[in-house]
Amino acid sequence: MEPSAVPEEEEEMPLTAASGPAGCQLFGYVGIEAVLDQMKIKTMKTGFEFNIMVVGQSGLGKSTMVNTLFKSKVSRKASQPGQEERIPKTVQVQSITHVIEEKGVKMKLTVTDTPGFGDQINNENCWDPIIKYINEQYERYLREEVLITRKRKIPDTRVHGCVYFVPPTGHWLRPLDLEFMQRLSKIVNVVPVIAKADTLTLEERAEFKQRIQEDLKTHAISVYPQEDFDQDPDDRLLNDRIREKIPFAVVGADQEHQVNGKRVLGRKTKWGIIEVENPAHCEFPLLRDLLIRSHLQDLKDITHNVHYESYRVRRLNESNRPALSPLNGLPGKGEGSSNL
Ligand SMILES: Nc1nc2c(ncn2[C@@H]2O[C@H](COP(=O)(O)OP(=O)(O)OP(=O)(O)O)[C@@H](O)[C@H]2O)c(=O)[nH]1
Ligand SMILES: [Mg+2]
Repeated sequence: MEPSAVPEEEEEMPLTAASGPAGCQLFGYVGIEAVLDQMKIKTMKTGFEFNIMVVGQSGLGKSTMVNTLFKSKVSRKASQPGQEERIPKTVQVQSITHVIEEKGVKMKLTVTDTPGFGDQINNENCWDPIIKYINEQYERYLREEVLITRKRKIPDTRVHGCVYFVPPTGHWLRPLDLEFMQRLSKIVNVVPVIAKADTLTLEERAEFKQRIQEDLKTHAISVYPQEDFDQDPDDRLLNDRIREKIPFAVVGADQEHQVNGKRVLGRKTKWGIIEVENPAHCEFPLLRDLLIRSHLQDLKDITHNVHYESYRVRRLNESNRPALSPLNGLPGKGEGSSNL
């Protein structure tokens, strides 16, 4: 019989080998891990942006939480005792940015505070301004990305994490919260928290947390960290532990008090001081660690690869239709505000 014309399958290269010029193979240590140092140096030079948003009903402590975040270990924004001002009701979307530098790594942290909803008799569409804001940031990024001459680094104002404040009712999630989170979770990473957790006992907190988890499951609301995006069994294990604890029961405070000779951020009550940075008192440290420490890059990756990507696809499909303005045209009035 004639020898088969099908070429023999190429042998898989051993893991320790790399192809050199003209197909020769280099065995032994190549040193590719040096790329990690290069990536690190690049990130240190350029720095990075990270954007968080707080959303929820009026009076749940969103603005207080923004201050808590900045005054806590994140940036240790100086606060003068006795100079505290009462936080006014938030009436418009407003962002606060701090550049934080640690061991040569620079992070531009922006927290966007939003007006609370729930004051109106009819709260229908109260999510519109929030969804509009989130989509506007995707649109901004997209417009920069499709330019022929692009900036080397596109300014990133996209919301990487949206902290949703659940009122501490101790019951179930309200239809308004369910609907809001359902809509949000389709376009952004949602991290739900139980607001003003100091108003619940420890048992109430645990029960409420469980009910919220059940509610989210029943209504197929996929909050961060989404199970679908776990990359490997290690990831799954770590994220499962976080999912058990979500929503974090948080307490916010922007005043410092003296406790055992140390200044701590907390709420002073008749019975003592609730220290917001003390894990025995509340889960604010877990929230802060998830956002700013352990899952920061993952939040950015999911925002870029999943949420922004689906916005981009929908928007480009839309702009291919003749009735709509092309993306590279000048932004028209009201453009970028579509509630895609
Ligand atoms: N008990 C308790 N009170 C809190 C907590 N956080 C904030 N507060 C108080 O709740 C009130 C409202 O806080 P804000 O931070 O203004 O609430 P907000 O969600 O920004 O309200 P809007 O701007 O109207 O949406 C203030 O008196 C705060 O001191 C908390 O964790 N526990
Ligand atoms: Mg506010």
